[in-house]
Amino acid sequence: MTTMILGGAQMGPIQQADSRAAVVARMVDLLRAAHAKGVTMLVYPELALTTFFPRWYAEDRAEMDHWFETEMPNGATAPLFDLARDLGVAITFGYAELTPEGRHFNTSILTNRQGEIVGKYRKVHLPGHVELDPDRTHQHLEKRYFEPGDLGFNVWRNGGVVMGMAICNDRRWPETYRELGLQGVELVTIGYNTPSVNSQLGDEGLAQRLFHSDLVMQAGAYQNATFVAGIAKAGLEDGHHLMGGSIIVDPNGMVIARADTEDDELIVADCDFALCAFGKATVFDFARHRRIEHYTRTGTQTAAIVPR
Ligand code: CDV
Repeated sequence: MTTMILGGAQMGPIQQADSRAAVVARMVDLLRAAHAKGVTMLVYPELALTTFFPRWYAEDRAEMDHWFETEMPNGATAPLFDLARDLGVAITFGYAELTPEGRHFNTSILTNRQGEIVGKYRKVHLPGHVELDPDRTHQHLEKRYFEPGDLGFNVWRNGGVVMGMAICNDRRWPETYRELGLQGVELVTIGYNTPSVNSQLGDEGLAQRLFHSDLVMQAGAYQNATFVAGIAKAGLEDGHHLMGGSIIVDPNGMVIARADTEDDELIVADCDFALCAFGKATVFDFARHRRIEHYTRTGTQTAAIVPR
């Protein structure tokens, strides 16, 4: 059975003025630190190369295109890919993707330990809104700048482990984990940028927001007998605060590593993927226990239909 030292590379804030080269240099430092601890798979946040630009409104969305990558790897990220290959560390990170056809996605990629891209995911659950919303304390314009991912939820066998990706708001949806769980996932990697303040509920409080983040990832891990690594970009970014709280969760839903800063910080967990087998063979043996004849709504209906 496969074991792996898994790392989470939480990143502190990235300001608008920070160059891609400066950010990649920080990612390279985290990669070196991870390798020194024996990490062979390292998870970075959502939109790891830039500030969380969807907080800014642009009338002309093309003004935002400079935050997007038109190819991956590219000149800026080559040092990261080269070092990952040289050190034999598989990586996953998020970035804004602009395709040759002019389509915009919130994307993450997965490499093998040879530095080759083996998987791509495009964020399915885009939070926020399309138009400027003056009633919010801050904007969250993912629905303006990205289209929903078109690749679905897939898994890849990477280093002997069945891996799948999700991005930020996806972690709040049980469908995300179950789609991956139905493909035998053993590690779900999730990068996130979560504001510390709810733009529509100012007094919600950081403690509750961190609790919700833990809650969904611990539940997703347990209910699908999989490891989950949820890795934040954190701290005061362009005057807006992002929460930290990066965690690695085991298939029992237990948090086995947790970040305690809002800076660049490495978290590490020794993962024995044999742990996934028990849950998958017992309480969450899908073949024996799922009752799909009663799950017709989850794949066909969005809004709740409430009886009058
Ligand atoms: N980047 C995100 O998807 N953020 C959302 C916020 C807007 C709630 C999240 O689910 O963390």
